[in-house]
Amino acid sequence: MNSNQLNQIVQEEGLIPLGVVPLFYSDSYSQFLRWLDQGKHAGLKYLEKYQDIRKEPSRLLEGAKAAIIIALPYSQGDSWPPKPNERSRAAQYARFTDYHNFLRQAGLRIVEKLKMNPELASQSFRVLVDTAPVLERALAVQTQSSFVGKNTCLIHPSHGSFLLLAEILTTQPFKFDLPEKKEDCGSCTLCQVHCPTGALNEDYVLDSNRCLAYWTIEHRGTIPEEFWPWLSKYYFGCDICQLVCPYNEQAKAYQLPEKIVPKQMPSLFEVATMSQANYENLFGGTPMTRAKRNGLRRNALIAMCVTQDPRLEEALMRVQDDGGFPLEETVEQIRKKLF
Ligand code: B12
Ligand code: SF4
Ligand code: SF4
Repeated sequence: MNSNQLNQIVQEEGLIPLGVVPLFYSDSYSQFLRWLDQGKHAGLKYLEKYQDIRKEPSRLLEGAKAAIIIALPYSQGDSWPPKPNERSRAAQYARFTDYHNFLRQAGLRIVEKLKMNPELASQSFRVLVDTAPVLERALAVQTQSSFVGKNTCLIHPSHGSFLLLAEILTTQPFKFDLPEKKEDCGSCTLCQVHCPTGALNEDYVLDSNRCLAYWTIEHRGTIPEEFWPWLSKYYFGCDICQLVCPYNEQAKAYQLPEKIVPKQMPSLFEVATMSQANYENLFGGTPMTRAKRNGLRRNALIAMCVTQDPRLEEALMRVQDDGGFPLEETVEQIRKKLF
């Protein structure tokens, strides 16, 4: 099978074929270990596990020789700075049904089609999306079709960085005819200048201890007050270091594949006060469930506090009647600020 045939199969799923790579990462794994040693993963303890697999992703499929890297473009046409009066946002990737399931199903359909080719019929394949212990960007960057920017995102020179990644491991020893020229950031530092918290102060390194995406998505306790002001712009995730990137100028709104359903975003008041049933109704099946119900309520309450939302007091009363971890502490922090 040649690369044109492979690319066509991937494109039929509405995805971008980034390329096929061998299963090793040059020196990225040692960079990853240094990052862990320096504690830049904050509370992301799961990144400390399964190092034997992360170091050698070929362990995920017996006899694996290569990875086909595929990407889902998802830009929703946001801009930075937000329009005056625009309410606190959720990051673009989180506003529709979960990409994990979509990419996994699309990956399986691609495998089915590949197996119809006699050359590939007896080969094994395994689809990975996000959660396997693999350095996805380090693998993807080896396609040379894309590069890692100073915001640490994988950037395709024409499609930008609003791309969600998945890999299809295979035992087929594909030929790796990699393109030669790669673009890079050059002297640009826009993402570093605009990151509101200084999480990107070191070139090509993200400090999760300072990243809004970490605090609003992954962290389980309350959020340190020094990060509160920016929840007025993003109460779930953060896209600032991508929105200011010149490589995303062309990547305006993408038409998402039909199977991905956009979700209506509720008001902060609705989020802060939502019952379990409302939570399931509003956010079920979206990436926002990663923060869990009380994580989203915590974020929304903080965003209401910093934007001086007129319904804050009402929300606080409702949360006090139906709180739990970590809302009691967040409510206490807000009360101290108000008086
Ligand atoms: C942990 C994690 C996070 C953490 C830490 C982020 C980080 N920068 O490491 C937090 C919670 C902060 C986070 C945030 C986000 N995440 Co996240 N996250 C992950 C996850 C699960 C692991 C990443 C990891 O191992 N980080 C450790 C660091 C050290 O590794 P790395 O960033 O992959 O960097 C390696 C490569 O860059 C490589 N490298 C290769 N070539 C080169 C060249 C140079 C010059 C350099 C310096 C390095 C380098 O070396 C590095 C070390 O190994 C991946 C999925 C996965 N399994 O990979 C998704 C993933 C990275 N996240 C993703 C997304 C979409 C996001 C958010 C945009 C979500 C949001 N809107 O809020 C933000 C973006 C923040 C940012 N600027 O990176 C996408 C990124 C897609 C893309 N185009 O890059 C991924 C790949 C998930 C997916 N399947 O699509 N995330
Ligand atoms: S996601 Fe936001 S907080 Fe995190 S590095 Fe990018 S701009 Fe900074
Ligand atoms: S904003 Fe500039 S420095 Fe940052 S990733 Fe984009 S091109 Fe690179």
